[in-house]
Amino acid sequence: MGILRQNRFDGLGFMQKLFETIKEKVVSGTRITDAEALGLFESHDLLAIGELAAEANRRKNGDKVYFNVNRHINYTNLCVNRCKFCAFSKEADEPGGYTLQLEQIAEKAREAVSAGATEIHTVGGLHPDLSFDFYLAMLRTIKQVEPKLHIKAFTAVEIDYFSQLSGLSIAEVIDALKKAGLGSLPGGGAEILGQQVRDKICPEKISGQRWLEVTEMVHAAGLRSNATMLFGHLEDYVDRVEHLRLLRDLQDKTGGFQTFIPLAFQPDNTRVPGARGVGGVDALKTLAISRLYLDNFQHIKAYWVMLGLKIAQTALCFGVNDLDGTVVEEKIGHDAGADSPQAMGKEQIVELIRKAGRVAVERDTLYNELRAF
Ligand code: V47
Ligand code: SF4
Repeated sequence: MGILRQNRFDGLGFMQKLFETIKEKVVSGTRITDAEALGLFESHDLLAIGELAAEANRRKNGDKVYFNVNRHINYTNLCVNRCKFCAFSKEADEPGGYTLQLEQIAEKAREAVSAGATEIHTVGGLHPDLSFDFYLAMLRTIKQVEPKLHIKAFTAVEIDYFSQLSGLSIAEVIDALKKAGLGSLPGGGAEILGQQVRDKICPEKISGQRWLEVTEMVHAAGLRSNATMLFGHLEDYVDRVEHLRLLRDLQDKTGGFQTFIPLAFQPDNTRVPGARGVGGVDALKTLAISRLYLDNFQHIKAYWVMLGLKIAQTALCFGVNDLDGTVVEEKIGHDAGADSPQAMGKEQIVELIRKAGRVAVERDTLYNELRAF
């Protein structure tokens, strides 16, 4: 990345050539380089970047935009990590800390089934006291409510923590989770994989290298996962390109990633002085460049909770082909000031997609198509 940091891109001639080169690459299906991705980040021609990304997406996914009917369950906000960007987590004795009982989790799963959900997405902290058995019991409890519910839960961060808690190897932890009903993994915990930024925003979290290693083992065990990038805090464009490169390299090796989700940093109640925040232009540019760079990812998701509904809809013209789900109850983004709604009805998502001139397709977690609208 040293060379990238020195080679800044300026001059109209250079930019024109860059866009021509990338256009040819989109048409011929050739991979763009790190330097080209960095050039795009430094360009202000948002519409040209968006058009290229939209074309790359059309070639992969046509007119379809996916969504699913899901429900988040935030089972505990107690967390030993206390990442500085996280407004959700609490220490054990802090007011506002909570842990759901298994019966409360079952009740939320029952509500989800009544609302037609096909997926439960759990997000929670690394609880200081619960044993690995609690997490296994949580999976079994949800499966007992409805065996057909797909459970998308835990990330490399939790898998590593469970291994320490239980004394089991990573492979044994994954095996036990699978047997208890785990269906796939969400993309969290990746943040920015480069260690210099990670040391500033989440010094207690596993390293970027470890996140990649554990994710590789998850894929080797036959589970699919997503990947995220938390952007708009202290990272620069070079850090973003490095993050994308590490993900593209791992995807070349395993093919286990389903979708990439850039997460726009929400600053309220967080502890990241100097964070730059995410405007609409940066959000759209980042989604579009992700589509162009990650040629081996089928899906790029606009997570409307962090982006807001209007930017998420506009993102459909910038290379995005997935809008996540109905969500129902969300704490990570909303504790940090996200002003999006808590939930979206299926009809609302369909309308948002159709008004962008696209075909709305309800999918399950593994992207099997259920119905088109
Ligand atoms: O890893 C924490 C992020 C992630 C903030 O895979 C924040 O389908 C913005 O990964 N501002 C957890 N983001 C959520 C997550 C996710 C969400 C939706 C869909 C999927 C998927 C995955 O939330 C964390 C962290 O990167 N996060 N705090 C914040 N203040
Ligand atoms: Fe804990 Fe996750 Fe919040 Fe970090 S982002 S403090 S690991 S809940």
